[in-house]
Amino acid sequence: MDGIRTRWYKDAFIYQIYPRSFCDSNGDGVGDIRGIISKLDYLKELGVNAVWLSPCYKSPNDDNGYDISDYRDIMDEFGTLEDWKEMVAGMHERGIKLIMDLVVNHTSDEHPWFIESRKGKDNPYRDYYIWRKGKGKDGKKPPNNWTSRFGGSAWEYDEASGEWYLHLFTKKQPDLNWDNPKVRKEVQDIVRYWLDLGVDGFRCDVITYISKREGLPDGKFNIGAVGDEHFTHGPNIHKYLNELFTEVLSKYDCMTVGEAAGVTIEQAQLYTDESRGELDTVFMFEHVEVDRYFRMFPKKLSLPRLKAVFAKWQLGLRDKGWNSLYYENHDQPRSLKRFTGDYGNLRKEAAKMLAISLYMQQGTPYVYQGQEIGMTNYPFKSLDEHKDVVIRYVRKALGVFEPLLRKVVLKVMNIRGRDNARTPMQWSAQENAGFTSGTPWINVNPNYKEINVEAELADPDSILNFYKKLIAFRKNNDIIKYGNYKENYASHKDIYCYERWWHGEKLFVLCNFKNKPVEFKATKDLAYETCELKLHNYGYDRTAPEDMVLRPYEAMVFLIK
Ligand code: TEU
Ligand code: CA
Repeated sequence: MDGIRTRWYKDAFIYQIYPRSFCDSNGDGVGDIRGIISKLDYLKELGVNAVWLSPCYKSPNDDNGYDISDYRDIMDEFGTLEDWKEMVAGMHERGIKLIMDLVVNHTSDEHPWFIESRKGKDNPYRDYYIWRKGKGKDGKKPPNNWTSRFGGSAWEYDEASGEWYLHLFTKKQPDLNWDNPKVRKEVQDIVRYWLDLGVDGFRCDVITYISKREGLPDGKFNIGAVGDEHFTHGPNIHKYLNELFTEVLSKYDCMTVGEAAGVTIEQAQLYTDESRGELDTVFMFEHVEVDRYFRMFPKKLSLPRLKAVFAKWQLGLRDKGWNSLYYENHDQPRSLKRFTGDYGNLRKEAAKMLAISLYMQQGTPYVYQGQEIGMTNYPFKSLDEHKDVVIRYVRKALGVFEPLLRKVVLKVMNIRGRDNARTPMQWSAQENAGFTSGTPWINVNPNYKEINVEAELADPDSILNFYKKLIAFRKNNDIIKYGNYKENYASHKDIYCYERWWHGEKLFVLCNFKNKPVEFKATKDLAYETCELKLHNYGYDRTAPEDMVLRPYEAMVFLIK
């Protein structure tokens, strides 16, 4: 490789901001860039050294910014490019890098390219998107059976030209045609534009979908995801990523993380192998799918299955590739309850345990806004309270059956719904959790009086202060960064116990995932001279990983030499 690129992301702790719900500076009920600027000191004190910012580009907001109409400017509701520049400068002053969301599988249907493309078959932009003739005598049937990830056909008919365009998400998110070299050149220019403005990296939205199989063949039966095998890790994906890397990314000291639902270890190695020059890291999804049937319907969490996924990835990317560690993001429900079951009055203990269980692993850690104060799912009482565009698609799919199924759909969406993570950040016990002085675009979780930043800053024992300690502990910790991984008691239903070791030092991590006392038997082969308790969610009163009865959600980390 060219040697310019450093691997700074291996020492990063990344905080994800969903700008719409983070902090509103002007009282219009929508979070914005000046709101982020006002919280930069908060981020610095938390100790994170990078931010992944969900899309803040111009957008009609069909999918909250994941539908971009101008890649080079800021969404009106969020502020201006000048505000953005001030934000980046403020981040860099505080030693915080900025990773922008790169959404280039699709644009908005209001992007000038699509507006042109739609004008007719001869338009020079026609081939920027994926247009096809329909099936059937009159061409009124979609070109193939692929489904949108949000439900329904992935094709939309255009009366004027009598052709269909492909959209793997909403019909306002037409897929770009990456087989067109002009499209790839446009993407390179966009990426270069932001890197030149000082951006430090990109989270690449659904990047594994960009290359579609020639001929767009019908997909096999697959609940909720027909066509997957023809566009996930498609035929030219590695070529296109390598081209973007060679032409642009390799020339900057930046990092990339590709969103890669369904990725296997073998594919992840290909994407992230440094000698190939594609992506730096990927987000795998396996651990957030262990409690789902068909990646969709809620299923009881099995701890052994979750641990098996962690072990597989920790070992699988050990020497080749690099893991991304996350429990939450803007598409996932909150991790509390999901991974801990009913925590009763032990929210703090449960949240700290989850942090220990994940962040002692090897990889780049991500924390999603609100996770650091233990925010919880929202108690939605009706489908109308869900703002997510996904709900619109779900309701459409239900059609006349909606009244019949409403209760069960609400139940599923309350467990799974993306809006669980999108309620406003809870800053204080003031009205609207201190998020806005106006009317928030989405309801604030009613528990904000109890769960908020201000209260947690004041409580030395809070989840927030625990995160600070954990983040500081991870920093420059070579055992966490380089150490080997070994799991103990893999089939244990309640306990997650793993070791990391490096150059004669070891971290011993012990977590009780259940809201009940659980007996722990010391591992036999553990020899040591000194043993220090480094992190603990109950009073720091343990001396060694010996036989003991773990308290509900008790978790600890020992440094053993
Ligand atoms: O998500 C891609 C994706 O696969 C999601 O559909 C995910 O499976 C789903 O949200 C889980 O419920 C990315 C973005 O993160 C998401 O916010 C966007 O809606 C989507 O791409 C389209 O850009
Ligand atoms: Ca605002």
